[in-house]
Amino acid sequence: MNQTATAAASGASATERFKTDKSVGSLVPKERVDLLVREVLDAVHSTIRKHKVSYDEYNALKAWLIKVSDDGEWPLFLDVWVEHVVEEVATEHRDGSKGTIEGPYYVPDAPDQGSRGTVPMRDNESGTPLTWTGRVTSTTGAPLAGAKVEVWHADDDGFYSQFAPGLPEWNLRAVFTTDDQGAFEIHTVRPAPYQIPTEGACGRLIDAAGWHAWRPAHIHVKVSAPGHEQLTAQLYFPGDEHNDDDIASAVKPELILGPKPAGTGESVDYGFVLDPV
Ligand code: MBD
Ligand code: FE
Repeated sequence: MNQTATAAASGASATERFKTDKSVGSLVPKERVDLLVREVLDAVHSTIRKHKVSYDEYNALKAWLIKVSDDGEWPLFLDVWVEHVVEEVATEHRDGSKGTIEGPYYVPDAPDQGSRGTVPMRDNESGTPLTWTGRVTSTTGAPLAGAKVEVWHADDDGFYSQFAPGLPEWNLRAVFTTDDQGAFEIHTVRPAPYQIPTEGACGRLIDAAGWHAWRPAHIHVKVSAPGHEQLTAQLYFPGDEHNDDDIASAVKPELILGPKPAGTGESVDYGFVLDPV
């Protein structure tokens, strides 16, 4: 597979996806814009003074910001380095399950597989088969029938369908609907550790700073039920070397699965508790 074409396409597709789904209808009041932008600029100004930032450094920043746009990597940059704090603040009042960031690669309206089924995948999709059972309940303890469990994850090469060329449209993306007990059963394959695209502006930053580009293997999920707050999470696997140094700072101990060997693959039980609105 062509890595370079893939990374460039991922950024551009994530930018288009965001414009389609989320960029309209959020008018922020003038008082908030004034307050927040002023404080962010104050922080930038103090960093410049404190570290005596040079014109070379200022121009390097300017060139890099232009490159973020050229490469379509604003969704990637913001979701990797900023979103985790937005998520923390947005969910700190909750009593139910912990969530984490959405990231840039969610697509709504994936194929509905009912309460039990297999995530769409190619005939020879590589990766250890994973059977995931669970229930969706309310913080009151009541099972939530008809809840939606949307899952999406990268393939064994670290590529997401609709953001990398050559994959079937809905590969490794599906929606499940809980039964009258609030239960679901999902069959998929275990994803591999994931490296964010390294050829674009974000990769340039990572190189320039001497960081790494890795996220631990993860399965994204969104859980929603009427009258409850939507939960966005990612589930991780024990022992992944990047659980402790995720480039996107999105791992929480509560989100690490405990899979057990089962047949030719693994099985795991993991459910969700939603907060009433
Ligand atoms: C991903 O797959 C992801 O989940 C995040 C948060 C950022 C980049 C790629
Ligand atoms: Fe991801």
